[in-house]
Amino acid sequence: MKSRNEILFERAREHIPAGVNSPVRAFRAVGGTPPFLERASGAYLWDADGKRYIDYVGSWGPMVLGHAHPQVVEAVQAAASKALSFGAPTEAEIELAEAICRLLPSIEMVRLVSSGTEATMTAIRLARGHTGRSLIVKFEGCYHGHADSLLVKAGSGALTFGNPSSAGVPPETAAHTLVLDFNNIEQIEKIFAARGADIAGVIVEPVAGNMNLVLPKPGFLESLQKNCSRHGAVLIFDEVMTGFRVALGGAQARYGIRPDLTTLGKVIGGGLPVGAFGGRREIMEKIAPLGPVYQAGTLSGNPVAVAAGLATLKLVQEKDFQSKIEKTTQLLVDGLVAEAQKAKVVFSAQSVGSMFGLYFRASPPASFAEVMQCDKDRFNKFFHQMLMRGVYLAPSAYEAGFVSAAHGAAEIDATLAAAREAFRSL
Ligand code: HOZ
Repeated sequence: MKSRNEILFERAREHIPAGVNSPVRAFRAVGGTPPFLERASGAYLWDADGKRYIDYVGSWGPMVLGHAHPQVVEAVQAAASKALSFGAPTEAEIELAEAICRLLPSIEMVRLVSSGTEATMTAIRLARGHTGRSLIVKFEGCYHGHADSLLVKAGSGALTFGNPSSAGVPPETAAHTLVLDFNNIEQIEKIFAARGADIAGVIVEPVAGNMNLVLPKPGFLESLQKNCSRHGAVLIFDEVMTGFRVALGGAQARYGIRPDLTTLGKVIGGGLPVGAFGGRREIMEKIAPLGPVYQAGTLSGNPVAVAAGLATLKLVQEKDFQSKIEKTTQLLVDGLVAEAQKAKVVFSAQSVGSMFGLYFRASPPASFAEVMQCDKDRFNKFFHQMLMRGVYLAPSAYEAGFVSAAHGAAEIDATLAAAREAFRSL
């Protein structure tokens, strides 16, 4: 007899491409039927068959407090009872902008949008409008949403399905995007020496989270900052994933870099659709209607989404919030490495803040090429073994994992017990 998940998957595929509204969710990389989720609370999810999972996807990052945190739900309900959308300014938007600028001091002005893709797309336009140049530098395996000029050698779903440079992006558009190797300082120096005067901006995930998790090598982010400032290019940190996760002030606080522009998303919406881009006042004043770079959105600064974001940002600032979640994440990765060793499986793992990476490889990768050396088939088997045992990991070897403040000793112990059996079965 078919499970309810299978019945729903069949039905979904009739009218939704691959049955999903975002490619990785289709489970094509790992095979099988995705659980159709019905509800979530704290560290747990429940699917249409009533099965419970410990969640390490966290809606791909936003759910840093855990699911359905009562204070966030209450804030959303209160906002919704007043208005679902105005398309006009509100006081709450100012509060969210003030909180963002206080927590990430490189951001002097910020504009809210509805997704990370919108934020990065506009940041690129702004870098070009500000400098009057066209060339953008990005890094292989980094993913910055699905705007045309950024879908070049991209990570996440694009990488998972083997089309990191999407069809439909005109070659003329892609020609303005230069792709370098993440963590390769020599290449950065060379490209700036050769084309520095043409480079509008460099966009980077300061901690890459869309080709699995890859940490910046010492000196990598510094060399971006140095070259951008020397050549008048705009340094854009894409902190959609890392913001309020790798440190309260994001990767820029953790690594001590002051980017010119920052893009945010995920956590600032507390689970509802919000993105933001912000940075130096001089650059932000180029945005319409102050300046000539156009950007707009009907649902930008939506009052319900802003209420969820504000409630979330309030809680992530509480004393010990970041250190506690960081410790839990470290316990998880240390435990997984220990279990793999016991089962004699070649495996490594690492974390930064509440993000983690799992690698079927002897040591954590430092580049896209090293990510490609991970044993993907082993990951896929491990993924299903864990899913069967009620642990929900990202269904792709090329995504980072996320821990929430609702994950505690009980969830980590249960995850490690599942991993013990999963590693032994490989
Ligand atoms: N590209 C997202 C993760 N890096 C996946 C979004 C989704 O499927 O919801």
